Amino acid sequence: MKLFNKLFGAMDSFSETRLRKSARNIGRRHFLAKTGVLLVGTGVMPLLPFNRGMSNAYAAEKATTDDTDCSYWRYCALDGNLCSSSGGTVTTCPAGSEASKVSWVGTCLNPHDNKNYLVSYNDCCGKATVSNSVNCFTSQGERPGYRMGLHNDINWCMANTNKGYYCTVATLVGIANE
Ligand code: ABN
Repeated sequence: MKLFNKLFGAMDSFSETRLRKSARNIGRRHFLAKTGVLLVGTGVMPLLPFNRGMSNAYAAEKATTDDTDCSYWRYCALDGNLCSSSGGTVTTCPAGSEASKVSWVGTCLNPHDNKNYLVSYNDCCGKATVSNSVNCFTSQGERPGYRMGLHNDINWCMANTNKGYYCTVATLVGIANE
């Protein structure tokens, strides 16, 4: 007990000496100015224009019919390389690769009939990615990684025997309920 009292006493006097020394050197005005900046800065932080909409800025704005372009409507919630630019098509995996057993499902608006469709994004697995493939990150409706089940930055080949990611296809699975 005595040892603790001694130790705490030493710590107290050390902090007191340091505080007195810095109070002498820094001065009240300097301290108030710094504290003011800190308080104002903290108050302004929430007003700054953070991107709270995740990747909405990347969402398709023009209706293209080019299925090797990220703005093609079926790719609205895609995160990966397009199979249509990697030797496959929008819905078929390139030769030598196989579709993932699990997938990510997004809801995309078809600008041609103005209806929402459920689109399954399956990864094609079992080949090394090609460097000149078109990489898209539209991911509409995606949420950060801590929202399990709503995150798409995932290798969907994980349930396949061959887990190497190659590219992603976008297959229509139905019309979304309004
Ligand atoms: N679903 C495409 C993908 C593959 C590997 C890592 C991240 C995203």
